[in-house]
Amino acid sequence: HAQRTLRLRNACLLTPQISNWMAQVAKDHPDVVTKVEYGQTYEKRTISLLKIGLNTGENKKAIWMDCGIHAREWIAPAFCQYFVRQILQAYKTDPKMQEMLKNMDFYVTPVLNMDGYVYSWKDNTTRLWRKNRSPGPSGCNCTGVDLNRNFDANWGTVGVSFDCCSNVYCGSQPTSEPEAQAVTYFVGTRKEDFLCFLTIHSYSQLLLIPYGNPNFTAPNYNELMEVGLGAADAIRRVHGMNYTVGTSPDVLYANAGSSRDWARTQGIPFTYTFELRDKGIFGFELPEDQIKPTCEEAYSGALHIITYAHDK
Ligand code: ING
Ligand code: ZN
Repeated sequence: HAQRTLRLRNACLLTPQISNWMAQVAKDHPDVVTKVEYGQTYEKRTISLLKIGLNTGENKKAIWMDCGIHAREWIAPAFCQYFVRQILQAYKTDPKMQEMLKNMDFYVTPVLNMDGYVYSWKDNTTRLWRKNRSPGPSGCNCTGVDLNRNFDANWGTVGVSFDCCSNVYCGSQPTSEPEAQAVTYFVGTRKEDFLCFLTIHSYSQLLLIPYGNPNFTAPNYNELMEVGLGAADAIRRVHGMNYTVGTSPDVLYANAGSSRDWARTQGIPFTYTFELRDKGIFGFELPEDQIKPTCEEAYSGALHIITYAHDK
């Protein structure tokens, strides 16, 4: 266990390094990449994203991707970094990527829950931390809100807890947390631009569509399923891995207040939660030799969705 943890530590990057990496990517690709600061965590870390796109003026469409909303899901920040590197690589030679970067801006947040992520790196007793690091309400001795239960979409209705010690504690009110506020504000103020909202988690090998509350169905449910199944096929073609597509209640369990559901309520048509490898053998402590193949297949799946949304 400790060995695996250490190996993953070597292959991932802690947030100051990820922040430096973002600055370096922006510096190396000034024609297409800008680093944008758009919020602050509870512990006052700056939340940043990379905006990737060609300066072709107004009315550009947009793609959202965030990784690391849950601290312990270390493969997710690794994937966001891989995703950025691959788009920038494809951009050099691939006319389709050049076309997409003319028409759309990609907004990629490699680590949304930075406080939790840093905490999960502290030692082997904190490695499996999930929530953010804001203190509980008065009278509660536990720390942290589940950011993927804190968004303003059927908040507090199903698959959440109001016990601040729970791992699925939804917070004191919708969007109470600064990290959820940052996403809500950034995406909400340009929501008509966004075609896709992709939020990256692990583990289980799933592509989840709205809604997490079984009483609601997305108006484009059939299309979301069809495009999701296409993405799962694209994933399978890379390394033969199977990803299941569906709503949370159909696939596992109901949940409310996810960022994906919130994005769908804002009118963003293609909203998906990716649950990357594996299916539970290593779980959150995915071994180093699975990082690259996991990123390769997830890239293919993400690109399937993004290309569909762009071409439509
Ligand atoms: N899973 C997500 C969570 O917030 C989810 C998404 C919800 C999956 C409901 C299945 C059912 O719980 C993880 N791993 O964080
Ligand atoms: Zn998660």
